[in-house]
Amino acid sequence: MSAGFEFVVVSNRLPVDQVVSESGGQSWARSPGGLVAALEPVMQEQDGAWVGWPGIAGTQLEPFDVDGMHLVPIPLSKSEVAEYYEGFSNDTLWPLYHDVIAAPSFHREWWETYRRVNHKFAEAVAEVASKTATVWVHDYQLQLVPKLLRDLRPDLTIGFFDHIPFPPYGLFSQLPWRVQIIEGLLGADVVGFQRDADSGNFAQAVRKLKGFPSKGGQIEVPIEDPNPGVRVFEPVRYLGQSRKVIARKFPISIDAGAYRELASRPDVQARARQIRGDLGNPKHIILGVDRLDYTKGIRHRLRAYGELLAEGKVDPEDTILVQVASPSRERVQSYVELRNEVELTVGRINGDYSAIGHQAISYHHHNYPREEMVALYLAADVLLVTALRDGMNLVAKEYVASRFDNDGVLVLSEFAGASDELKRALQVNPHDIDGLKQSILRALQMPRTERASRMRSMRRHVFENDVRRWSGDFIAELDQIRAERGNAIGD
Ligand code: GDG
Repeated sequence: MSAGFEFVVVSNRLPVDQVVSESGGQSWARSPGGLVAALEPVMQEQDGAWVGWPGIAGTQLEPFDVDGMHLVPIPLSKSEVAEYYEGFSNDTLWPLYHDVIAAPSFHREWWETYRRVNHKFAEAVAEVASKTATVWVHDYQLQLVPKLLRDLRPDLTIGFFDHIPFPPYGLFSQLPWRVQIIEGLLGADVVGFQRDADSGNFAQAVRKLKGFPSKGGQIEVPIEDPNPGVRVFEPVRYLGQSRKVIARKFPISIDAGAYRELASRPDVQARARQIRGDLGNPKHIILGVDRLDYTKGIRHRLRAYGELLAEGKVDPEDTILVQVASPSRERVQSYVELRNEVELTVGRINGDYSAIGHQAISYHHHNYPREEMVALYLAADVLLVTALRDGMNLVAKEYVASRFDNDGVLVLSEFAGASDELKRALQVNPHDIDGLKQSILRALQMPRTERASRMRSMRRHVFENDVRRWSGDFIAELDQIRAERGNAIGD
């Protein structure tokens, strides 16, 4: 073990993208995600390292630094990417953890690769973490890492944050490797979730599969006898001691100040006006921004919108739906099918209701720079978030943070984690198409004073609970556990 780093973040992807210049030179640029914004100050203060896959299959890279962050790349072969990432993570766990909206595929070879890749990550972290370091593991691709790491390095304090929902036991129990996943997560000292419902589902799975009770967000995990000797075929023996695991919600947020700043920039505001003009200065702009994913409820949204047009309740002469569907997981079959279906529906609606010079739906299968996203948020009178299941949904919070003018209406699915916090959004059940249609109409007709009062209260919440607060709370919980352990060991 080297002297190592005191704070190590572990995620499937490193927070950088490879940039190839016109002359063919290659370099790395920080990717703009919220997680980097949240963790960068901690990384710099605490001598931190980030362990993850650099995003290119089959490349072996030495550790390197970008913007003061030390990055440790984990190489993944093409078949590892296909089986661990596209397969087990995105075609088994993702649908299973999102209410089986699409059918999960269970393949033993994928599981084996998932296990192997999780080992690889754990070994790399064990190598770079200093004695009694703090390690923060992220997301469903790495659920085995906490236990593997604890076995390798019992001196570490380990946190895990689950960005996506944790499913109810009736669904989770379908997973042939459910016990291994629960054991993997229980290797952490703190397991964080987006909502109370998620930590409740996790606690129930722990109770059912391991028999460990939980109380007030705390689970007592008995310490196993590490040396079973001749008793290998007998049930596990415990040493009569236990370890505390905190399992509770830490709802993630955004860098709200950065969105307010962007939205206040004159060039971004000019761009918002230009977007409105280019769309033909409609009376109402309705916006949807999502990764093109079946969890986001894009089909339900289109169904509701199509019916409103068909019934003449929305006039395509004065209202437009702008849908940004950013490309996602294009090698997974269910995503290919979703794209076909969404684009067929958009084409049909536009065929039926667009006229020369104005479209019913302006559809964009692109990635935009953040400035453009904020200009769209400023231009939009209504933002539609109709997720069928979503850990949090940052787009909802970004819209709120951008609306410094206290205008705009957020229509928000109750199945997105954000609905626990943004109570003054128009909350909808996206499966209830009639209810969704009514909420869209209500949003379009809402008086200015009501819009302002709702937006003001949501803004207060988002600014008081931004991403710095989120990472600060999580790390404070880890620090406390580390201090308690220090006391216990260092007496
Ligand atoms: C997972 C969970 C949880 C989208 N298109 C463009 C673009 N985006 C940005 C948005 C937002 C992010 O991507 C999407 O975040 P979401 O939270 O909406 O959804 P997931 O990608 O599914 O994220 C989710 C999240 O993790 C965090 O824990 O909230 O529930 O599923 O920031 O703005 N950004 C730019 N161009 C685009 O075209 N620049």
